[in-house]
Amino acid sequence: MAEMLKELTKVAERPNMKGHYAKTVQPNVGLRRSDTFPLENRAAWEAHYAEQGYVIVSGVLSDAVVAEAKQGCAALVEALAQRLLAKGAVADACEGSPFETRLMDLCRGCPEELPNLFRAELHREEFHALLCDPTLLDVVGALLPEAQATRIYPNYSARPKTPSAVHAVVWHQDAGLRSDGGPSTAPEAERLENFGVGRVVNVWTPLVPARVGNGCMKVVPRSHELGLLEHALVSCYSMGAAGLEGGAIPDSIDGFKADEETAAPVGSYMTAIKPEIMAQVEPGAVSVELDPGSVLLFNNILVHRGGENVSDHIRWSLDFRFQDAAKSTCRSWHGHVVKGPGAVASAADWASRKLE
Ligand SMILES: O=C(O)CCC(=O)C(=O)O
Repeated sequence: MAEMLKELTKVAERPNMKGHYAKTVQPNVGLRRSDTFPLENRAAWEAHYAEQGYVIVSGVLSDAVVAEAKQGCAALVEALAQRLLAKGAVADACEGSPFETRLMDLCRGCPEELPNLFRAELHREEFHALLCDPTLLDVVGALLPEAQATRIYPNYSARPKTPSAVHAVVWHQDAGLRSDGGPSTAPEAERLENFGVGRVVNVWTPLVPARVGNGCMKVVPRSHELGLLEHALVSCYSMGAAGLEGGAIPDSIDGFKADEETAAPVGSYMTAIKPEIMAQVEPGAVSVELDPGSVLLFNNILVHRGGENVSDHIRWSLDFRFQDAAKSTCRSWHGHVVKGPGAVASAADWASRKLE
């Protein structure tokens, strides 16, 4: 492992990787990343993903698809505004606020109402085009060559990342977590069999430009080669501030109260790779600044985190995972097949289903 860690930190010294971009929210127009490839350059993005464990592919989602997903998010915020008005938590629905700030503006006086993510709510027609985008599914298909059928894993999320502690996401591997966000104790062989490279592809895509300043993703190239790392419980996503004793858990994962494993709601806990491990791994990290329409693809073992949003606006994004449908979700929920027999057939079909 020591040798491997030394190798990983060398990534930070490569041209185009060191420092990446200035720590700013300026557009990255004109800068060329060595980890970003146009959709047409399939051989290049396949090779980068295979070697580095992640890749950015540009030009995957059309403006219309992104716009529809934004409309879906805007509708979720409008529904929340109406609920808060009805119960007297707010006096102003902030209808005049732009997409980039409305949810923040709405919850300014009632931070305990700020949802940390939307999940069950994504079964609306507006999200179908993006979550089941045929071009995206073709790209994912190339990275899951053994899959006869592909499912969307039952943890798709739209994240309205703000500077609030409720939106903090620390260093982790997805395969290191349980469904409630606590550290997974499932046998390593079982996790690699179901979530390993070639089994799951993680997708992350922004609805507004994602930059260091508003909390773009960070990944550690090649960190999947370290295998499953030790994770530890750090905190609990509680109202307004993260703290293990922190009181009620936000109800944003709406309607889904208990996970069978732990009786805690999905996503309740904040779990991180142990700090002594991250101290060695983190120097190899890169910030993934990208624009709507581009997708970050990474394997389920790759070390990653969401950056901190220190801006004045919301970093809206969607993250979701595709799994070889022949493999187990290791959960009581099975997600939905998006490619293959019984696949989601239309926006209406998607909206008629639920998170399960
Ligand atoms: O969007 C973020 O800040 C974190 C997302 C994440 O951890 C994931 O997509 O697995």
